[in-house]
Amino acid sequence: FSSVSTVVQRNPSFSTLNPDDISYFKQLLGEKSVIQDEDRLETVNTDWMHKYKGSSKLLLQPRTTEEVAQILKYCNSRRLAVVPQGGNTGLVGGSVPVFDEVIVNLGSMNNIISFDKVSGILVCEAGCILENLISFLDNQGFIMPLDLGAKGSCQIGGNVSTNAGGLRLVRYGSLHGNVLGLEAVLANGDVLDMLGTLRKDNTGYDLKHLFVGSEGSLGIVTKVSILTPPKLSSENIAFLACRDYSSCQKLLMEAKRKLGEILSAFEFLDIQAMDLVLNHLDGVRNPLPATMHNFYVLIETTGSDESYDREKLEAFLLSSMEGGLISDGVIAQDINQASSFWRIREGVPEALMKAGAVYKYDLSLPVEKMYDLVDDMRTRLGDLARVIGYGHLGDGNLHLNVSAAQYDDRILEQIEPYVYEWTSKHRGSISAEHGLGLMKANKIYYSKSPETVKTMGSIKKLLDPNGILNPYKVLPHSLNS
Ligand code: FAD
Ligand code: 2HG
Ligand code: ZN
Repeated sequence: FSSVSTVVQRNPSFSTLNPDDISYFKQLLGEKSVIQDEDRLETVNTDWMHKYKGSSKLLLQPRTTEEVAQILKYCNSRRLAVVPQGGNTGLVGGSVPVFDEVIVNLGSMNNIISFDKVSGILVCEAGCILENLISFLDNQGFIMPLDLGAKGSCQIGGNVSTNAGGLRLVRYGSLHGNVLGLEAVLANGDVLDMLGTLRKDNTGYDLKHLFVGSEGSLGIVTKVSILTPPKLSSENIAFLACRDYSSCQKLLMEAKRKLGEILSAFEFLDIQAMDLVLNHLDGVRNPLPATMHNFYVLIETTGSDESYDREKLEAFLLSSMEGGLISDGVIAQDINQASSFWRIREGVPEALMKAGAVYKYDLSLPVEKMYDLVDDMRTRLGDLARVIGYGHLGDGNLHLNVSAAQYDDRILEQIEPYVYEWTSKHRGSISAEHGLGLMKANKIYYSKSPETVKTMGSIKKLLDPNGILNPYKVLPHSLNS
């Protein structure tokens, strides 16, 4: 692939690290949290896809909010650019440096601060790994309102900073609703304590929302307070096959109506996605092996009454089968089968990685139009590449992936700007849940008006006047220096 950094120039107003800087950080954090080891740096300079690569010479691992504040205060005064980093599972080149930015990784801030069993409110440090929070809550009889395939590595601070959506959004809504409060450190080292634990608090501007989804461009999130739902006793998951996209769409409408309050996930994958998973992931079997189908749908229900929920799901599946919306299907009989169904859906990004080079597009589109884009792309690309469509159908979120043996400008020319123009024409979003990062910073106008982007630029200037926080990302380059 052609180097991504060639399209951006290093901002000349940023300093470069000198030995005094290193001494300062060592004295502040201790030797062990100031990392210059080449192997460690290689890992944190490279993103999950191995597509974006920076050349940072320094990784800092603070343990407290105060340390984060001191780091940023110093970097701001020295004009040293900074990349906040969580689990480094982001998919838009936002979590790694573009040039030599200092990497501040929150992994050592991983304490749970409090959990209130009455309200279900969890307060924790931003570096907690999502899966650890899920296990902690499971023991308490609660669940996280978000779940995603990268749970084993991603951190709650990264989730909040990207406003990650994931597999349960259809039921529990976005982090803008579930994050009740947070603590963030601004570029100048000021700590904003907005770590409220209230459901209702209309005392002026609700600034925490600025940090939900701003991808580390306005501050470093250090603590989070989050509303968690109780773990309900009955969970069912069905793996279904549909003949065509129109059936998937009708099935979604029916599921919302007939499953109503117990519906907790509605995901789809097309035949190409299924084929990739079956061919590239070890130990994955097709739960509907008789024949390959054009589309597969995963429906999960979560409720509190086992026999009622099961009856409801079975009645829904029967009527959908009779109505011709489903051509085959199976309900998981035990927890192992349930997780094997999820493995198929959650394994698609990993299978795509194993298949070679991948171009990722994460789009919000009207559900009835969504798959037309996948068909269009297949026509445009022909034999040049494989086009894969899957995603969070219940949220109107398509993951359009183009997979090829290697990166090739002829492929990219067929995809961009076509995909962005198509999305904009249908009033969709060019980033449903992954953010803009470096990949789409300059594409923001496809989804936001010039006035809106200008106001975003003013907010950035106000909170980070020297532009040291995650430069070259999120905002278009004209507003990023
Ligand atoms: P990172 O990748 O480290 O960082 C992401 C962004 O947040 C960067 O811009 C970084 O600078 C910033 N950031 C990180 N931590 C902080 C902090 N404490 N303060 C300020 N800024 C910070 N995303 C979804 O929305 N839904 C999915 O279903 C989903 N599934 C995925 C499945 C796989 C297999 C993979 C690899 C990724 C998936 N993603 C998904 C994308 C990614 O996991 C999410 O964006 C996740 O929220 C990123 O968390 P992280 O801790 O890895 O953050
Ligand atoms: C998912 O839903 C992630 O699995 C990754 O958001 C999406 O691979 C992708 O494009
Ligand atoms: Zn997703």
